[in-house]
Amino acid sequence: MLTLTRHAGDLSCVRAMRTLASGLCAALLLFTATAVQAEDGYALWLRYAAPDAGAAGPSATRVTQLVVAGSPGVPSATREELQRGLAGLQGGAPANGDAVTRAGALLVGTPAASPQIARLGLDLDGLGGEGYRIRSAVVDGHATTVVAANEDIGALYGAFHLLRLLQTGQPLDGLDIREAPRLAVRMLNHWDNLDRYVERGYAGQSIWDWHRLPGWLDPRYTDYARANASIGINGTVLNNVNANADVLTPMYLDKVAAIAGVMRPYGIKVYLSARFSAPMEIGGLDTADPADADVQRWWRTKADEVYALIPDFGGFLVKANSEGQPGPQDYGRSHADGANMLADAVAPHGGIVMWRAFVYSDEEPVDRAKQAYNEFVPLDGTFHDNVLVQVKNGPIDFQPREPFHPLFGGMPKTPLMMEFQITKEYLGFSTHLAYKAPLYEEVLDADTHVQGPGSTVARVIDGSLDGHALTGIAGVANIGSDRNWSGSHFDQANWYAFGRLAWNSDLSSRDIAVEWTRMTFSNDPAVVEPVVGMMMASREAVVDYTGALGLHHVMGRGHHYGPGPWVEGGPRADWTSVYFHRADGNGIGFDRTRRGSDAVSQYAAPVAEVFDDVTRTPEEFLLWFHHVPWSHPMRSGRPLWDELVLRYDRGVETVRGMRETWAGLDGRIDAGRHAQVAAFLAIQQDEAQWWRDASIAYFQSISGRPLPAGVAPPPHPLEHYKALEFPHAPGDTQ
Ligand code: GCV
Repeated sequence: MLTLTRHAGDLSCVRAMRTLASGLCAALLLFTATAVQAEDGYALWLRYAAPDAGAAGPSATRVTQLVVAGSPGVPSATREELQRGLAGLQGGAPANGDAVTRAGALLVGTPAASPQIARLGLDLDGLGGEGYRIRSAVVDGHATTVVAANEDIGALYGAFHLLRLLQTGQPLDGLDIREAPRLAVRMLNHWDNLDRYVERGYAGQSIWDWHRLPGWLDPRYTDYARANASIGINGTVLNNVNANADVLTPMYLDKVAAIAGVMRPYGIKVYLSARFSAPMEIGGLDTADPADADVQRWWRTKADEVYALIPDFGGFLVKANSEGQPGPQDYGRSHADGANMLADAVAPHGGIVMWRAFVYSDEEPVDRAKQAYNEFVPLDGTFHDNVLVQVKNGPIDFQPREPFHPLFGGMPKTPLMMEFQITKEYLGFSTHLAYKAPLYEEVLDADTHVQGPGSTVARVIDGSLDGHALTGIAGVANIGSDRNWSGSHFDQANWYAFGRLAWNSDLSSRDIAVEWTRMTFSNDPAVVEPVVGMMMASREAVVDYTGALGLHHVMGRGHHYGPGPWVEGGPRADWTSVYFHRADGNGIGFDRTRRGSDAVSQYAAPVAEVFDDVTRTPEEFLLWFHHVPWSHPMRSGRPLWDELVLRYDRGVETVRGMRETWAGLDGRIDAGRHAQVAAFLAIQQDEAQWWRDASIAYFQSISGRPLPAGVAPPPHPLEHYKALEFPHAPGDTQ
């Protein structure tokens, strides 16, 4: 369906048409109007749109014949995707064939399935099952683009790569591409409850329609699988880590098996979050002690039952002894005891256990940032071979900026899996534009120094630093039943970027933004450049207006919506803001130096020395590691107080600029998506202002300092901001 985008001139023409009924004017309108496809975001980055009028569009290369070798399953999915993609991009699907018979063909498959690929003798060594080559070659005398892999799934990933080339306007000549993923397990974690409520979800209900499963397989499941396969994601944990044991009952396992059936042709394994106390809740046992023989037997039998239904089931993700969840410590056992018991149950079937390290105790007076390290490092080397310990990117909880988690580099004998959050619990929910790839990149590139310079977090998790073969990365999904999947059009980019970096951590966040923008909006440089500029500035803007210079955990209580630097009291100190910012009349910041909580000592010596020294700590982490006077001199020459205030202003100003940039794209982007993004940016600007005003009002009440010259005072007294309540803010824990 096409809609006409009206420019100011067109409107006057419409008026003139009414009065003059002028046919000439009608012709002029048709001629000058930009035809922009009406879109709602459902197609994600897989729009396969025909070339934009007047812009440097998708590749001019035409595929004349499509040959996908192989039988049903993954090859069928590959064939369907290429047909769909080429039909859209070229304005018509190419002829299908069993063998290449003409120039301009596309040949896809494995040497085992295609004699023509086998005869090319391409070197596919070292690509594993998921890697692929894309080669321009001559096949039986015909110029052909070949996508070859050792296994069907590699060919599917290669097909998506090829479609990406076409979508972003790259020619298919002289290609010689070799790709293989760095990490074995690349997965989404859904924090989705069985009643379809999504914890920290801002995009509607869960996409898993449990009640109608297994009878009704929503076509959305297939599109979900396509989108994930297109970025190399090969696993999905369907349910919340705050798990309900019911998902392991026969009724739900049938539903899980039905979803697994949809995922299989796209190379995606299904996993479940397991509730540690399930043997008691659904198994009738009176204990869940991992040392108990009946408990062990129960889990083995349960694993057998799951694998009988889902032979390629991936395994279990577990949140144990964390934020009230049951776990092995309830019986005096360790995390390793619990993980190993479950690992033994799935091991005969090739399954894995991902045991989360997001733990902190309400009885533990120690700095919360230190607790996971303290609990897990002594267990290094005691986990069974099929266990991954899943660690959040930073030591607190997905804040807009955190230093890397000290466990990376701290457990060399244990494969550690990265956990990023794609959903934006702390970065403005779905209405704030915050492109998170720079955050992911910053963490992956961080140097732990545990084995000298270059011991990056990326090398810890890809196993190259310590020689682990089992490797992985998880992203907490931002997907829901909203038509555009992620609640906002730009949040799709965070899903996309997570997958791309999971495949190859060397990719740059900017390059990913460029390719996403070209596929999602337009290849027109007049769109790509400003949109990428907005994206690349956006995360830093959120840091600035929510609390820069290392401030953290200063949001509203419980729902985490909006500012709450005044939050204090309640059930536990480390759920308050005052615990983390420690502002007083003299200064602000959490002293984690050797003279303070000594969290710095959890890092390797060269890193610890930097973080321990106030003069060497990067300013973006200043208040994370140091309590400094309000007058502390910053690199800008300004005192800390002034710098902090100016950062709040800078954040608001960046959002204002983003909004202006977006307004300038009116007419170059379809009206539906343009309007929603524009509305969300207006919300973001208001809320950035609110964060800024409320935070300055609060911290000024503590610092007692005047605002720097020319800075506007908050329009309301502090009490106004403190009194705001949001009882039904989305995503809160249920
Ligand atoms: C799934 C934070 C979130 C919780 C989440 C928890 C976790 O505390 O606010 O909603 O629970 O992290 O990662 O387990």
